[in-house]
Amino acid sequence: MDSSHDIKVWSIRNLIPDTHPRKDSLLVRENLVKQMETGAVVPQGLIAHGRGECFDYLLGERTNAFAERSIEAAAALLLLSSYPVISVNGNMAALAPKELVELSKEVHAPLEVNLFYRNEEREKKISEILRDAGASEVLGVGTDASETIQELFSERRKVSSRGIYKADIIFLAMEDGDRTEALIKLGKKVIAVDLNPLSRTSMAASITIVDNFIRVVPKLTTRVKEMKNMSKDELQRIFQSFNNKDNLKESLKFISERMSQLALSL
Ligand code: PTJ
Repeated sequence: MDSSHDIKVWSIRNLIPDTHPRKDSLLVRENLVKQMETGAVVPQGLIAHGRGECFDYLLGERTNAFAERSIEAAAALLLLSSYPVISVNGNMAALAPKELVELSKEVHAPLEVNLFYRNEEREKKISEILRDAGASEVLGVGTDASETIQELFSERRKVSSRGIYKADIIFLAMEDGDRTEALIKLGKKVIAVDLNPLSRTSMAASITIVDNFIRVVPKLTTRVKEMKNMSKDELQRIFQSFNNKDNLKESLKFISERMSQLALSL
């Protein structure tokens, strides 16, 4: 990264006063812009982030009880999995690289780059971000992404034979619904993080965590650590008692009731 860019980011940081009520959110945006300038994030990723921010606002920018329940079910499923894989796109790598590597190590799930706007430069850039954050290996880069998911027609169809292709569980976030639908058709289970409970990804996933990816990843790792000593039966019971559609309904009800209360308080 050149020094003029450093100066630009530095000056933006100093333009945001410590007392600014939206400081954290503004710094997340700055980070995404910075990663867009390096090529890791696509401009469309900024639009996707804005959509997410809007839902986060409606959800009160916190991890609600329904999300805690889906995080628990996701932790159970990851611990039951024989071969989990974490699928990483530009936004995910930019928002929580260290946290993704920690989750990957905790559940023994390889990290695989899988992009909608795929090109070799981005693959390498995202792999570099993950390696700088502590990853020893990153799948899905260059010729490693040589297997194909026939049901898909976007660049997301290119996967690693050592990763998504053979995985039983895939953890993913911030994407269009086509791939989740295709992975489910192939008999795999999908854990998706999506702030929009109405998205096709949310509807199609086995477990949808309706919460901000930045909050979810460390919480999920903590929950995995807490549940590690549970028996397989207990983990199965937790996963089996989780119903994704019911959980999505709860999130919609929560938003609707919260909006009504806010309207009354004006
Ligand atoms: O890096 P690439 O090439 O794979 O491109 C990725 C993007 C993000 C451009 C692409 O997959 C895309 O267009 O995604 P969508 O269809 O806009 O979907 C993004 C979804 O993620 C929306 O439902 C958003 O509400 C949601 N979202 C955005 N930010 C967050 C989020 N969900 C959880 N946490 C967030 N921080």
